[in-house]
Amino acid sequence: MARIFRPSQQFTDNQVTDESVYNQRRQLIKTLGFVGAGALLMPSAGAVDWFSSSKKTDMPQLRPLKHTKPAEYQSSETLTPFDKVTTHNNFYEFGTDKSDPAKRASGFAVSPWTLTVDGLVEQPFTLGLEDLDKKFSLQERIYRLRCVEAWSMVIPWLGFELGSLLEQAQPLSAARFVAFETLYDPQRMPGQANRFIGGGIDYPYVEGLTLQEAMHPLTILATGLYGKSLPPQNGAPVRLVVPWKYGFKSIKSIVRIRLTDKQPPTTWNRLAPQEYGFYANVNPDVDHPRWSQASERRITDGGLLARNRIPTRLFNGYEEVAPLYKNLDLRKNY
Ligand SMILES: Nc1nc2c(c(=O)[nH]1)N[C@H]1C(S)=C(S)[C@@H](COP(=O)(O)O)O[C@H]1N2
Ligand SMILES: [Mo]
Repeated sequence: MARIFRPSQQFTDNQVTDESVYNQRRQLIKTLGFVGAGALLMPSAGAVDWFSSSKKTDMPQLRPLKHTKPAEYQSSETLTPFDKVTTHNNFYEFGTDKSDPAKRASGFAVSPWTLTVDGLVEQPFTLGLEDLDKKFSLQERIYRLRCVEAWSMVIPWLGFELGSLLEQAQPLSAARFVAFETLYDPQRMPGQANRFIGGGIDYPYVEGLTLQEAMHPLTILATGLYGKSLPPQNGAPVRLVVPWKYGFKSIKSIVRIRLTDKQPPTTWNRLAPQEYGFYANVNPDVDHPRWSQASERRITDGGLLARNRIPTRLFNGYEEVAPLYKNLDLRKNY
């Protein structure tokens, strides 16, 4: 996301420095020393994405999934079209450019897959993905997704409440946090085998929530979008969606969920703690150190030419989560 910043101008996410470029720079500096400096002048390829969005990428067969459409989770907002949702992605295991995951993850095999729930629980378990489909009925949830890079989408997810999965494990009273882990398999995830592809992240990608946040009814595990199973680039076969937090909290391709008594480490906080906090609640009043969070570019179907900059809302507009933070300084706990 990284660009020259002119303070007098209105922000667009093309001017903002993005996570990938930032980390590639850090990595280059570490690896190459001063010789690497020439590479720092390379523009992020993300900026040109919009001119090539009509290009076709292979998409594996997506299964239609049975689901209900509860009225309270439908929306009158314009949905982000399927082709944007599936070609403009952050999934560094498959590359740091927005268009990389659609290309590099198309052959990512997600069957068989197991998901383990353990840690401070009475009944740890491991489920095959088939069991997951059988045990939990899917709902369509139309949620806004606000990336920390100041773009946003409106996505019709298919999923179920994370709380209903955690309840099956019977959390112990000592459990206060929930830690999530993405698959670690460098043979299948090229960014894990090569630090230049993977943006210098220490894999596996990890995330965390407080137990209260995890049990909130808005927090879901998604196994599909637009009526069908998740495309690999969106985090197949199962990913977290926490709509009131910046997108990086919504960890993809999860293999393990562990309940703990301590705040777990999280990938972006580990990389740049002064820029990415544990909470990462969407908040227009708390700027990223390198850009404003007051507004966002809503990705609909207009690309660069559309005037689609909109104000960002506290908790991404999901005010019902405010009680979770009534005793917390949201500026300190960013
Ligand atoms: N494992 C993993 N999960 C991840 C990421 C990632 O790089 N790796 N990127 C995050 C970020 S920054 C965002 S904005 C969302 C993007 O989800 P989408 O590509 O489905 O829109 O996924 C999040 N989950
Ligand atoms: Mo993001």
